[in-house]
Amino acid sequence: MNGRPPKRASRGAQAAASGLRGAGTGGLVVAAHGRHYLVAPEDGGALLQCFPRGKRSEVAVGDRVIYEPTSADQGVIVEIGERRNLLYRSDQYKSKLFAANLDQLLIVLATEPHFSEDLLGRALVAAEENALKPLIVLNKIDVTAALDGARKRLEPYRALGYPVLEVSIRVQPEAARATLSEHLHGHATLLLGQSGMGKSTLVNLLIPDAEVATREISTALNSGRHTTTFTRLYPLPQPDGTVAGNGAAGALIDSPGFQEFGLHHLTEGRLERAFPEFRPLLPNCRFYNCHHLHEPGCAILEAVADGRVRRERHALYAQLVHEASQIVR
Ligand SMILES: Nc1nc2c(ncn2[C@@H]2O[C@H](COP(=O)(O)OP(=O)(O)OP(=O)(O)O)[C@@H](O)[C@H]2O)c(=O)[nH]1
Ligand SMILES: [Mg+2]
Ligand SMILES: [Zn+2]
Repeated sequence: MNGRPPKRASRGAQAAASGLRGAGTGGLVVAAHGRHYLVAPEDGGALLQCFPRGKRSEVAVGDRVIYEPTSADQGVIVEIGERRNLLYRSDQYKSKLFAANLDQLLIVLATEPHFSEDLLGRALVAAEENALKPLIVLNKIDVTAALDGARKRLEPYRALGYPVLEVSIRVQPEAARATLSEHLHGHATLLLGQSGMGKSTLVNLLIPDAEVATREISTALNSGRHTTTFTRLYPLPQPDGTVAGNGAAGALIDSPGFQEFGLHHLTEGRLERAFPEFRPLLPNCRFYNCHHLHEPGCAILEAVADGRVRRERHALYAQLVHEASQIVR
């Protein structure tokens, strides 16, 4: 993905629909599976299966789009509205879109299976980089044998100021609902996490009929598997229990679990600012263009040496700088 800017700004699809092109209808992309997308029409009609016009698929879940219907239940996406943000991961060669137009990132971890701190660190960097609010969820606190260990591993992140919400979504659903709803209502939140952490269980708790909707979409997109294989946006219910299809009360976006979170597209200058514990130290480096890797008089390295900055966090920074230098453009 080379971040080609959208052709034209739009304030919501309604404005775009009445814009230059004239033809076409506004909608919200609610599911993505390869080059297949499901679009919820702005006017609240039934979901349409849409394909993007042209070869490259650059459409993301959460995009406001203009589509032209080709049949009762199919259409072609002809335009993507301006994005507030676009979260994606990338390796040396290609990118994979997570979702667009987000407010928050909910990083779903669990006492078991063992969560990867590398993925956690990367998700936090991605959140900082996109000015999204990160929330960490520690699920399955009913698995008491693994609880202390998980808490200990999360302590440094709490110390950095990241909120950690402890829940047991399956065993104490009502408590979990209360804890989570407060943070999620009114926001567009992407759930990120490894397979098996409980992202879909969380969606099923908070979204009425999510299971039914998921099954319908699995059928529509030809995937009948239990584990999540496509990204899907679910509008959150309004306080009175009704659901606005356009996500006015907020939305949850469930994504497939993943193992690698490449951030090759980030630049060094942006990376140093994505580590909140680095920020107050940056002006103290001897060289204004310090890379914080080997330079004499580096305030970050000094903080690592005397324990003010965790060695593991600096190692992640160094790894991400390395990855950023490897990108094949
Ligand atoms: N013990 C325990 N198990 C839970 C809890 N919440 C979810 N699980 C179980 O964890 C397993 C994985 O949950 P999912 O919601 O499918 O996980 P996911 O993150 O969506 O996984 P992928 O779709 O593969 O990315 C299921 O068997 C759930 O029943 C919990 O609070 N406690
Ligand atoms: Mg899932
Ligand atoms: Zn430095």
